[in-house]
Amino acid sequence: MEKLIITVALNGAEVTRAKNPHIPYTAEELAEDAVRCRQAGAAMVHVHGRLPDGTPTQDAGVYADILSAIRSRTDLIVQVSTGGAVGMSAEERLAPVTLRPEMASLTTGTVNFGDDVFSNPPGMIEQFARTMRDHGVVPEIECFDVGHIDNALALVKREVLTLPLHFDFVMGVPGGIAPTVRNLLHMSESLPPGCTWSVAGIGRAQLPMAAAAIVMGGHVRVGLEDNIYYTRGVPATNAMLVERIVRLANELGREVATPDDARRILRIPQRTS
Ligand code: KMH
Ligand code: ZN
Repeated sequence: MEKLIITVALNGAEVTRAKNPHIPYTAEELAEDAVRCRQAGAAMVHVHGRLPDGTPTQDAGVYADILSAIRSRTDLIVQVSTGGAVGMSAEERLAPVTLRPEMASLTTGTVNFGDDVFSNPPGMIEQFARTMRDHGVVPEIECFDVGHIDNALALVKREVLTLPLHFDFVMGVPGGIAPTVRNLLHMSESLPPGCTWSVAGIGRAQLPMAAAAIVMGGHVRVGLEDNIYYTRGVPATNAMLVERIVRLANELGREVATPDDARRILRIPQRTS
């Protein structure tokens, strides 16, 4: 089996310090947390821009500060969000891609999102994919439901996206696919040969979905964006969530990837500029 890539979704757009005091908002806080997660065994961070009071923002200046703070202190792959927060415009959401990060998230379908709708109509997905390609940014295809895989593959047929792709299955959002091993098997078996995948279980599904991915040959996303508790009622830190996955991987005999291992596995090109 390939080495295990651990991604940590450090902060998201929705979770707040009222629910978990350890959520990083600013570039400085994100970089400090990223250092701890790198030491714990993470290879990649997925980040959202937040203002100091926690308000989500896709402002390119905020993301520029985040990228430079994390890159100056770690060798982690930094994946920016193009999901942003529900209700943001396409232009707002795309802004961080112009900074040419190594990776960006690309959700390939609309999904109910609790009481809201996370809207990703076909034209927007295509615009995001083309902009990423034009800026040399590797997409991570975020699938909140199984049909989102087919939407991505339709863009492959039209040569907007290129195989092999890396997918992240987000499982357990109220409105999206349920976090079961049967669903995970179905999603992973729906990918063309050569594609890679990780799973982001939401809430208490984070740990069992991660454990399944470790033994199935997939990769794992943990972090406070998706789950704020370590165990019932106990607030987690990002580093605690990474450390637990490393312990599980060690017990199960799966080696953990460094950021450079992850760049090789995810086919992230070496940057010359
Ligand atoms: N905040 C969610 C509405 C992503 O980062 O690409 C969308 C999201 C996905 O978090
Ligand atoms: Zn996100």
